[in-house]
Amino acid sequence: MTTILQTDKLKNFIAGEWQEANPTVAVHNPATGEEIVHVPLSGKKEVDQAVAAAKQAQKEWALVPAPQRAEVLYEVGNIMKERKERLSQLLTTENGKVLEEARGEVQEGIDMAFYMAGEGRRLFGQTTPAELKDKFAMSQRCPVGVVGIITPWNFPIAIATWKSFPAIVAGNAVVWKPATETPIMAYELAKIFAEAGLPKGVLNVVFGSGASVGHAMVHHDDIRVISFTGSNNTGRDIAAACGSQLKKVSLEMGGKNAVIVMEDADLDLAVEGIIWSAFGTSGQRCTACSRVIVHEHVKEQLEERLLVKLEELTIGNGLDESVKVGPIINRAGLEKIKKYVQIGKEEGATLLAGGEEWDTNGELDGYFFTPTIFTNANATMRITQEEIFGPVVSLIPVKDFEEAIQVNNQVSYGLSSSIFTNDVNRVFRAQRDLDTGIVYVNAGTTGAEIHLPFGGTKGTGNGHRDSGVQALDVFTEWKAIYVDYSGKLQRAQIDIE
Ligand code: UN1
Repeated sequence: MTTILQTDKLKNFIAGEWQEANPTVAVHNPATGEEIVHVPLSGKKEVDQAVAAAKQAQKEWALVPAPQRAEVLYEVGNIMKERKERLSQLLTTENGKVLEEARGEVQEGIDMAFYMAGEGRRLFGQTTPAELKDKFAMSQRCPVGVVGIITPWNFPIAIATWKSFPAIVAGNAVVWKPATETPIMAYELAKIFAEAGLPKGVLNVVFGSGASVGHAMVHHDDIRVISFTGSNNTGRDIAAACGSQLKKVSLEMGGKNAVIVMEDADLDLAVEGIIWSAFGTSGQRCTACSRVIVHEHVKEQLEERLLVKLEELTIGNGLDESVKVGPIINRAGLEKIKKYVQIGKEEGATLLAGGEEWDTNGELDGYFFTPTIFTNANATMRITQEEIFGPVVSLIPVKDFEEAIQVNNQVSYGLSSSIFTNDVNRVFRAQRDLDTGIVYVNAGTTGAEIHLPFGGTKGTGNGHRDSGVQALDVFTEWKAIYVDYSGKLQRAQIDIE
């Protein structure tokens, strides 16, 4: 077992204490197969304890002035900055993403800490003219109470910060279920919060499966918001359960993101954008590019240049700085990718490159897949409609700009999209017409910045956004406040002169 951790059996973090829970299950490094840590599979009992602790702590926390709550986040950001390298190494060890990207993800968390700490001095409300004389009207953000956050393995620290930081600065207490594949980032972040001086019970971590911990959270009366990032099916189940309880729910459930390459595009730039956003993180991003919608006049040139660039992608253990493409998270993820490659062949797409498991020559006991490109695909194939979550991209040739936009929008998801063109009119038409929550021009589909809203249309979500100031809408309620200083009872809508 690696010595990278201080403990090999993780504990839940409830009411500021580390609490053992059983049974536990082993977590493996996806690049080496090595056992790295054991994580508890908790249940309803631990969720109930965490919610009770959160409920109690939240009352006090909400009374702490927001600029003071923010001080904790500044401290969290500072500690994360000091530990950036260690956190990145641990992230690569549990998730597999290459070190460069792990550092980028930790940086995203640091940025979120300072950004949301700044919100502690804003959390702007509004003043509004009142209908009546000598009356003052305003609206203010209030904490919701106890919020539940459920986070995925593909961005185990960044997405946790997108959700927990706004929740905490707004005066809520959090019960957090991290993905069991990547518990180390949760353990490290909880430790950092404690060191930064967050009062006990404001953040609680309960490890376990969606079926037990997630289910108990979603059905707990005292959790008033669920913020979830994960698969579409699970998100729909959560939404249904929350709907019947009138519980607020914010969902981010993936994408089928496309890069559009027009005939006037800088092709070398487009190739770089496609390679980075399709094969970075081994395609395991919600924002990953999995379709390239290419003008038929440049299709062949694009194929040739993609093949050349593909040669540069070294596969292997992400801890090795020279490696560009790390492993797939687990066996199930790998099998799903293999299945889609088979489907693509059967559907009649042309396999241009990759398409198979990467042979580690017995050196690594992990899960690797070669960067894969299909071409001559069409818009209605399963490989161009369904989320694969792996390093597989399909080229769809189109005749013109209008068809490109139409094909982009012809999927059930709406997270990210991109267009490579040098035509300014097309740029503005594309940003208007692409039906996604994020649009890039002359860049790939990944790389969202934390101070802008993150989320999408259609099957990607349910109208809410992570990140940006918009995240505060998930974790606050609006309260309207009227102060009548006329000294008499004024009746709204009636006593208007
Ligand atoms: C995700 O895959 O769910 O925009 C998050 C990006 C990253 C975040 C991805 N900043 O690609």
